[in-house]
Amino acid sequence: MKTRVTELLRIETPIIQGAMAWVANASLAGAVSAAGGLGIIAAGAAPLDWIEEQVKIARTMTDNPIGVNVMLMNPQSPEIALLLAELKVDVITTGAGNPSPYIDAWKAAGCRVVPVIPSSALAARMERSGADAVIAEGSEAGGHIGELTTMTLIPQVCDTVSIPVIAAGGIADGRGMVAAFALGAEAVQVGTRFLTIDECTIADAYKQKVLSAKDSDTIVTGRASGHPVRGLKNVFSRNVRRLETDPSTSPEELEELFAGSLRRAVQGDAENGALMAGQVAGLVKERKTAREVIVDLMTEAEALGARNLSRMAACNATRTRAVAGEE
Ligand code: TUI
Repeated sequence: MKTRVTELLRIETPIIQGAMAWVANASLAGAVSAAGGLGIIAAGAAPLDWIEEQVKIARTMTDNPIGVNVMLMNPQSPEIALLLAELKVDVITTGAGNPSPYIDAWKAAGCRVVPVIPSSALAARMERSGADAVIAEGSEAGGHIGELTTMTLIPQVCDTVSIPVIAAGGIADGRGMVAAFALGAEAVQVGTRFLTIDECTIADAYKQKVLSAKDSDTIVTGRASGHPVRGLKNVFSRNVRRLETDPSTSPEELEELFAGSLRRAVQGDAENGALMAGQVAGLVKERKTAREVIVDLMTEAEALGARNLSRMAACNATRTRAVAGEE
């Protein structure tokens, strides 16, 4: 299936694996890329040598493109940005900040640059800064989120920029994929659905929590401090919620609670760790492999009229250009 995104990123299917800090390593990203999607290694707060090693391992798993995500709240971002240019990573996605200072260097190194954005204003800024596409992420997503839902964000971003838009947040199956295309997206980014696949190396206790989650089992913490994060309800997230609404809690206490919380979850402490996951956790019922998930998504989308998905994407691209006054 062809869209402007599959052409730009040189991938077979318009499915991108969401970058998940502490989760998305070479095992996960290499498997997704080998299966025809775009696998993304999450640099997160990892050391430079870990990032370089994961890129090298993923490159031994497939000749297909591999992406790396930079989490811009990390103070080490400038060094990571430089490393990714040196490694000539195929695709760089960014999250939780403005990547403008790095875009020229990445493009000069031949990397495709695809920032994650939570609003039309930021999408427009990224287009002006030279981004090749944007990932518009709605607040259904897991992890650090913006205000707008996917349903409202995607069409408004599509009407704002001419570069292709990838939809993220709340997409876990073919139905979500077709819906995203109907809203104007030309690819989807999927995170939560990949948490439980065989090639994902997180502890089984984390996978079990995702597999048994219902639609109402996620919670957003950190709204008051300006860093809202969505994850599954457990002892940790309920505790954070209680403490952050108690005026006697100091920022240091909260900081201490967060320290190491993602690592704890990934290593198997399903009650005291931060189990980041999106609202689609309730849709994830099986373990499967990367290839099975990608085939399932494409088969379901096709059954729902994806003979037209390509056409839908082409129509949306044309409409976007028309709205932008280019034709
Ligand atoms: O980045 C994400 N999701 C994440 S990052 C992460 S790591 C983390 N760990 C502990 C606490 C907090 C984070 C876990 N999940 N998604 C992409 C995303 N980017 N969502 C929202 C944004 C965003 C927000 C503001 C992008 C740009 C932006 O710009 C503000 C500015 O600087 O102009």
